[in-house]
Amino acid sequence: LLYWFLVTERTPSPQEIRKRKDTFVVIVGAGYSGLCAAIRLKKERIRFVLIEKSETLGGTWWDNKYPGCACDIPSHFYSLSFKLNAFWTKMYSSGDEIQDYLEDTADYYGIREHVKFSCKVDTCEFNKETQKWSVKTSTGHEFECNYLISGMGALHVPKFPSLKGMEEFQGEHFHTAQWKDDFDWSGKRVGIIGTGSSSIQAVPKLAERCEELYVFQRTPAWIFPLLNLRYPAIIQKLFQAFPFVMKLHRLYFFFRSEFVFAAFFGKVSLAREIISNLTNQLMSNEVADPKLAEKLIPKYSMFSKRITISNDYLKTFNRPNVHLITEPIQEITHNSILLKNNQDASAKEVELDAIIYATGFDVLQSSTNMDIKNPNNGKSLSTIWGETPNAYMGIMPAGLPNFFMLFGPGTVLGHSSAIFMTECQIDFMMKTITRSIDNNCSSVEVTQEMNEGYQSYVTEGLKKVVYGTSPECKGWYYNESGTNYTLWPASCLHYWWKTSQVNFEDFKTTKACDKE
Ligand code: N01
Repeated sequence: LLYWFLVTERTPSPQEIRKRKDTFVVIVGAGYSGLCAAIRLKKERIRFVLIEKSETLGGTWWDNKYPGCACDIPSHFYSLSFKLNAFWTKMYSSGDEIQDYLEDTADYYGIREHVKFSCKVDTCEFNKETQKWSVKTSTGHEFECNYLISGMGALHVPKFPSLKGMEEFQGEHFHTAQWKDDFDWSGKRVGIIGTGSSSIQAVPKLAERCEELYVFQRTPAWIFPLLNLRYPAIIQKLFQAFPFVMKLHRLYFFFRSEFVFAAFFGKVSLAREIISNLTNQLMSNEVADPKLAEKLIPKYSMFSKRITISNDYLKTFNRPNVHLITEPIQEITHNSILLKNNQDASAKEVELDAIIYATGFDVLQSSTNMDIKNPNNGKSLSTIWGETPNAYMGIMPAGLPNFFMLFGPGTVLGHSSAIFMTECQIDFMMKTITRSIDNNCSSVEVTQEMNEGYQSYVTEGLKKVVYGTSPECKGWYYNESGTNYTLWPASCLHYWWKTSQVNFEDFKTTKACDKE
C-alpha cells in the first residue's frame, strides 16, 4: 500500500503500445472518475473519447453550485494520487476550488480535446459479431468501441419528492444540484426541504440574507464540528519543494479514516456509543432552546446514514429568522407549504417566495442514466437489477461484456475518500483491459458464479457494519426493503486489497484468448 501511495506507476513498452493501437474506449461522464480513467488510458496509450452531458467537466462539482458547497473529506485526500496539489488553501475545500483543480488536471494531461461536451449518451448496445459496443448520443453521434466505461457516478440525477401541488407553486423553486445563479434570496421567505449534507452546507449561507428561512426536516442529521485549518504559504511551499511530505500528509488522512472505520462502524461499538453521546452533547450546546435542540438531534444510530460536518448549521437556528419545521408536508399551494396537523383536520400554512429542494439524488437512476442492455437477453440493466443493483467488485455487472462502472453498487463510502475508491476501481479496470488486449481477447466478462460469490461476500460484510441494514432510518444508502446496496461494507484497505488482485483466468473471455 505504501508503494501505491508513494511510487508512480510504470509506462507501457513499445510492444504493448503496438498491440493497443486498435483499441478504442468510450468513457461516459467527465467528473472525477471519468477524468481519472481518461488520464490512465492516455498513460497506457489507449485511444478514447469522453462523453459529457454538461458544457464543461467537473461532474458533481460543476453541477452543485449552491451557496456553501464544499467537500467534507480532507482536500489532500480528495485529490488524485498522481496529481497532488500543493496549493489547497484549506483542509476542506470549497466546491469552486475543487472545480479549479479538476480543470487544471484535465489541461495538464491534455484531456479536454478528447471530450465531447453537451452530449448525452442515450443507448449502448453490444454487437456479439463485432464484439464492440455501439454508443449513440442525444446529438446524433455514434461511437463504436471495444470497451465502455461508465463514470456517471451514483449521485447526479436530482431526486424530487412527490408532493401534492408541487407544480402549482408560483415562486422560484429548484433543486440544490440545479442552483440558479441569478437567484437572489435577500429579503425573501425561503423554504428548504431536506436536511442532508447539501442542506447543512446551504442553510447557514441562506439564513444570512433571507427574510425568513424555513427548514423542513424529516430526519435530523448527525453533525460533527469541523476543524477547517488554512494551509499557510510556508506549508504550501514545503509541499511544493518536498512532495514526499505532502504524500505522507495524505497518508495520515487515509489511516485516520481507517481508524475511524475500525473503531466506530461495527454493528456494535462502544466507541460509537461514547462518540454519539459526546456529539449529542456538543450539538445540544449549539442551540439555545433545549426543545429545539431535542428536535435537531437524531435518535438513530450514528453512521447508519451519512454524517455531516458543520460549525454553523446548528447555531443558525438561534437566529430569529430561521425556523425548523418538523411537521410532515401535506401539500404545496401556489404560494405556500401546507403542513399536516395531527390534532385536527386543519393544516398549518407556511407562506413562501421560494422553495429549495435539498432532497438528494436518485441513485438507481443516476447509475442507469443510459439505456444499456444485456446482449444475450435484451434486458436493460435497471430491469436486471430491480431494487438491488450489484456488480462484481462494484465494477463489472454480470452479463455485460467489456463494460466497467466506476462508483458502481456497493462501492460508495460514508467515512473516507471516494477518490481512493475510484482509483482502486480504475486500477482493477486497467489491469483487466490491458490483460485482455495482451491475451488477444475481444471480450471479457464476469461470470454469474463470480458475481454471486462476490455478492455473498458483500452480504456477509454488511451484517458486520452499522449501516448494513437499517430499519431505524431511510436514505439513499438503502433500497425500499432496507438493504444497503450502495456502500462498501469494509475498510478502504480491504477494498484496495480485493481490487489489487485481478483473477483474469476466472473471467469469461472470447476469441483467441491465451489464458496464462
Ligand atoms: O441528499 P440526502 P444531499 N419530504 O439524500 C429529505 C453527497 N454530498 O444532497 O432523511 C421531506 O443526503 C431527506 O429526508 P430523510 C453525500 O454523499 C457530499 O444532502 O429521507 N424531506 C433528507 O434529509 C450525501 O450523502 C457533500 O427523512 C425529504 C434530504 O431530503 C449525498 O451527496 C456535500 C423528502 C436528502 O438528503 C446526498 O446529499 C453534499 C420529502 N418528501 C452532498 N424527500 C460533500 O461534502 C427527501 N427528503 C462531499
